[in-house]
Amino acid sequence: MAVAPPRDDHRLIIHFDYDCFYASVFEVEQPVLKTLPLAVQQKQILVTCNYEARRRGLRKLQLIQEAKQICPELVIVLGEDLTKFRDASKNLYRFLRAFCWSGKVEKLGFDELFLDVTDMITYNVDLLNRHDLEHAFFHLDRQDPTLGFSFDATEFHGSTYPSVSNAASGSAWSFVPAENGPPSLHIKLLLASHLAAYLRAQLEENKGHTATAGISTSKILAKLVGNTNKPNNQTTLLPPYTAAEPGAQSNVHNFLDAQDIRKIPGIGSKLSQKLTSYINSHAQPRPNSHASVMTQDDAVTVRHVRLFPGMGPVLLDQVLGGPGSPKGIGRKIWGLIHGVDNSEVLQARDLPTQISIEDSYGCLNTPEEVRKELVSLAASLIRRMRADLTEQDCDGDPAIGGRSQDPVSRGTPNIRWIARPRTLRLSTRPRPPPTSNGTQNHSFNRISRSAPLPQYVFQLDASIDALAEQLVYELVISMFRKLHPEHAGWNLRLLNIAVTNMVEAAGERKQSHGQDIEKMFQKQEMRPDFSVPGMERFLPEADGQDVGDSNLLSDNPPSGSQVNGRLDKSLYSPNDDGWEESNEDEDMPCVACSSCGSLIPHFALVAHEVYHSAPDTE
Ligand code: TTP
Ligand code: MG
Repeated sequence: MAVAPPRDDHRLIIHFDYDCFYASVFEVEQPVLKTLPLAVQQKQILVTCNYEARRRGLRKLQLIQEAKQICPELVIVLGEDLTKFRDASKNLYRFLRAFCWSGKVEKLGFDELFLDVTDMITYNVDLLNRHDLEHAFFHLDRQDPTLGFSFDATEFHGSTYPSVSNAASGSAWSFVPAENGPPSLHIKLLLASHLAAYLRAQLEENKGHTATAGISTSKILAKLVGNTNKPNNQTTLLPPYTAAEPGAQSNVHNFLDAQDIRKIPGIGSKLSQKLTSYINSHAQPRPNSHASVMTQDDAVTVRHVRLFPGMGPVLLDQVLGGPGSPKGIGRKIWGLIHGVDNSEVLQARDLPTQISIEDSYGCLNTPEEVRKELVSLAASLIRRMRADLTEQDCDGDPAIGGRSQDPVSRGTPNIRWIARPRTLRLSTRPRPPPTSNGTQNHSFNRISRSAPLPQYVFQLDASIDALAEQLVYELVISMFRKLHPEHAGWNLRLLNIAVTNMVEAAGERKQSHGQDIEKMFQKQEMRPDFSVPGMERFLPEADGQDVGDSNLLSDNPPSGSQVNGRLDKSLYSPNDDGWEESNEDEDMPCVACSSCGSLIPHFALVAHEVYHSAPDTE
């Protein structure tokens, strides 16, 4: 079946992926670390390492013990408290957003961003002096013509796919529009490649982070092509994007065909497993394959799927459809493997829908243990509220293009709340007794209770520790008693405190939510947020209702109807930065870990298994 080619109205999308993000957050704090092999540890796992360490043979998700053997001089820093990564992520996001006219800058996890720069490119292509391309000027401000940077518009910046020497590209002059003619995609991408380079340089100069970028006309293509040259590099997917004439080659097809089907955003592990086993069990042995029969695990590329006899939306529907599959899955996947992705870059919300802090425990049994943990969680919660829900009350617009200060770092020190949550929620999860045959009973039930959040937690001049103590002693303990009327022996394995029901302060700008695309990319299993049990997590809660009980200070035990069993989908939530909330994760494939029973999306399973296989983790 013919597929409509990627949209030809030429949106220009830049995808950013910060290089060895967690490690570089530490390097920015202590530049001397840049020259040393550096790893970030969570539990017994090296979650990332800098490129100096990678040069010495280390890789992401390695066991620390193994890494130390390979590289005894490795410098290891602890990365279990995510606060500094979240803060850095927000800071970089705001920095880059200040350059982007459309404001369409979408976060994907902590360390990836999409920028829709179509309007900036259109404006600059129109102003391009085709008689002096070598000394072109890119305008970063429509009002101030002096603000911008010079560049050479006769060539692309950075790498390209295919590489320019291989591309039948011809002279740059041929890409420039004829007088009054429509600009070609080629020249638009060329300008976008220079903008990407400029932004990467600004990021490095002002924030100390390097990034890898991909430039194309859609999110899926920009992300995939960016991955081809890492680190500190950028890649532009060159036209032609369609095979307009018979025999002509589309670079989109050529590029996508070689990709492993599992790497395609939008095709999660469940779908790619189905596709892989279908193709491998029905295909003839592949040319150049020594095996006479393919195994279920043979890697399947986009090309294998696209050119499989009879393949099309109908067959894809048969292979991938079934109970629980979204309608039109065949058409959607057929589009994706042809590079069709019309999803918009959405403006990220500046505000989380809730903030949730939790920790897991071997066993909490006494009031003193519980009180101590609750105070510690409450302090983290108030700290997070101050970080995410306040801003400096400064005048003027955010800095635009090329200025070294960003809206976060300049301005007066007056701090104000930009949103106030109304509700406080306490959740716990008791450890169920062993089953009759002595095996561990894995229950995912949380119980929770909610109450109005007292106003005193918004006092910005009070000490966080004092507020946390007050909150716990005046409110949280009575909520806890409602959940657990027994005096001791609760055998708790999890405590979670959250603030929800966010109300934006008057005058706060509204931004579109970005739910659709966020959902799509969550389901693509491309999000780089992976948690390890027992660490601070910032999770949206699973669906289920809290007890909206405002009369919690009485000591009456809760009736059965007041305590709701909740399916703990929030462990390993795809959305653990808490910036967006999606309860509609029916398509997020989760499996229960056979060791601890936690529900884990497929994409996090590898990290989770590594965690269990590590010594001393239980
Ligand atoms: P990545 O973008 O996968 O890795 P990276 O930025 O460290 O390295 P690269 O240069 O290859 O892009 O993930 C972003 C951050 O997420 C990473 O710095 C650490 C964290 N992370 C985890 O916490 N757990 C994980 O399993 C992985 C893969 C990453
Ligand atoms: Mg990265």
